[in-house]
Amino acid sequence: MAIPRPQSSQSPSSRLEGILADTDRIEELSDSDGDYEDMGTATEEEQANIAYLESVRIPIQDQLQTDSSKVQNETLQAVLPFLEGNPNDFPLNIFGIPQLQRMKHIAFLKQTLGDYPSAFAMMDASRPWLVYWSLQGMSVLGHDISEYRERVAHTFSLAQHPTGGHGGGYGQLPHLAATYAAVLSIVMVGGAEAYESINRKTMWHYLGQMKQADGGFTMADGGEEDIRGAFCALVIMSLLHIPLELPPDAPARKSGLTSFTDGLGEWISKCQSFDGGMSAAPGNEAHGAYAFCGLGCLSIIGPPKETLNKYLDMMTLIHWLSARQCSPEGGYNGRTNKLVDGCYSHWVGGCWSILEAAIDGQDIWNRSALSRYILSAAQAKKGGLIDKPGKRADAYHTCYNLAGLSAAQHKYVYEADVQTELGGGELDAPYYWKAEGLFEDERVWGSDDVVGEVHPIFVVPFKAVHECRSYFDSKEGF
Ligand code: FPP
Ligand code: K
Ligand code: ZN
Repeated sequence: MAIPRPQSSQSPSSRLEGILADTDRIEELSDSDGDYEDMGTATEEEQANIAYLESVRIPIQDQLQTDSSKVQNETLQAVLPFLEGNPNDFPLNIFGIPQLQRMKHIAFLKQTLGDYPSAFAMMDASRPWLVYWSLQGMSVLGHDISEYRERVAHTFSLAQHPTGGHGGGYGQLPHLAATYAAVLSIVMVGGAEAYESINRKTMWHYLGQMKQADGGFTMADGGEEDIRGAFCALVIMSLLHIPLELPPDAPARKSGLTSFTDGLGEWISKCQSFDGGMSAAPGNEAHGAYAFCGLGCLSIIGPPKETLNKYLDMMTLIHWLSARQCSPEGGYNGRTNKLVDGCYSHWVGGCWSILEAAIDGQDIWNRSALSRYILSAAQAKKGGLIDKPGKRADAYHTCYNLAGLSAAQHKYVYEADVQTELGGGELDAPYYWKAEGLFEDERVWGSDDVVGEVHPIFVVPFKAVHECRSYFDSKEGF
C-alpha cells in the first residue's frame, strides 16, 4: 500500500508532472508494508521525497465528521498534489522541489504597488500595509527598493495626522496599524528625507493617547485594546527612539502610570490563554498572529530570555506553537482545529527564533517541512505567494510566506553579551540580534531558493533597522 490519503478530486494524470506526481511509481517503489525499502531503482530526489512523505503519513482520522473535519479533508486534497508533484510546472531544484520563483514574485509585488480598480476602494485604509508588504517582499527577494524612496516619503507625509500618527491616507484618522506599516515602510526605504517626514513629537503624544491604565494599548482613539496595539506601539517607539516617559497629556497618567512600559509585561502575560497560546486580549481565543505580537513586544521591552521567562509560561507556549505545524502539510495554521495558511509561516514560524533565544534552545521546529510547504504549495503559478492551493496571490501572503521562509533558512541569534553600538539606550533589546548564516538543509531548498535576512522582531532588513535607530540615536530632542 502506498501513502494512505483521501480521494483526490484531480485525475491522476494531472498530477503526473514532477518527480513524485506518480502514485504508481510510489507503489512500485514501496514494499507490501507500505515502507519504501526498494529504493534501488529510485533516483536520489525520489528517495528524499518518498522518505519525507513516508515520515508524515496522514494522521488517523476521527470517525466523527464535523464542519472542521470536512474542510480539513478538503484542504488535504488541495495541498497533497502539490507536495507530491508539480501541478504548476515550475522548474525543480536539485531536491525535486519547485524553485523559488523570484522574478515572478518581484513582478507581482511591483504590480501590487500600482493602481487598483475601483472595487478596491475599501482597501484605502490599508494602503500603508500594501506598501509595507510589497516593499518587504521585494527586499527579502533581493530587489533594490531605493527607487520607491521619494514616493514613500511623500505618501506617508500626507497620511500623517496633525495630532500624530498615520492614517490610511490624507485626511484619515490615525490608527496604530497604519502607523506601524507606514513607519516600517519609511524605515525600509531609509534616508533623512523619509525619516524626517515623521513628526516624532506628535507621534509621542499620539502613542500617549493609546496607552491604557491597565498597561495595554488601544489601536485607535476609542478603539479596541489588543496585543497588536502593544506590539505596534513598541516597534514604533524603539525604531524612532521615542522617549519612554509618557507625555504630560497621556490619560494613563491620571491612574499613576509614568512610563509607556508600566504594566505592559503584566498585561501581555494576561493574554496567554489556558492552552498556552496568546490571544488578542485577556480571555480571548489564542491565535498565532497574536503570539508573534506578544513575543515581539516582550522582546522590545527587554532581552527575550528575561522578559519571556518572566511573563509567560514557556512550556505550554512551546507546546501550543508546536501544535500549529500541520502534518502532512508542513505549513502552519493560526489556531486549534483550523487550516494551514502560508501567512502563518511568519506569524508562527517567526516565533521560533525568539523562543530559542529565551530558552537557549536550537532548532525546536521543523524548518524543512515549512520550507517545503512554502516552495511546493504556496507559490502561485503566475507569481506572488498564497494562503493555500486554490487561493489567489496577494501582497500580504507574499510578504509573510517569504518572511517564514527566511526564518526557516537563516539562524537568528540574540547576542546579549556582545557590545553593539546601538546598545544602552531605551528599548535597545532588538539591536542585539544577529543573522548567523544559513541553517543546514539537505532536502528542500537549493542555494537559488535562499531569501534574504529579516530582522526577527521588526520584519524588515537588518540594515534598515540599524540605520534608522542610529539616525534617531544621534539626534537630540525631537
Ligand atoms: C483570524 O482570521 C485572524 C486573526 C484573528 C488575527 C489576525 C491578525 C494578524 C494577521 C496580525 C496582526 C498583526 C499586526 C502587527 C497588526 P481567520 O479566521 O480568517 O483565519 P484562521 O482561520 O486562520 O484563524
Ligand atoms: K486564515
Ligand atoms: Zn493567511
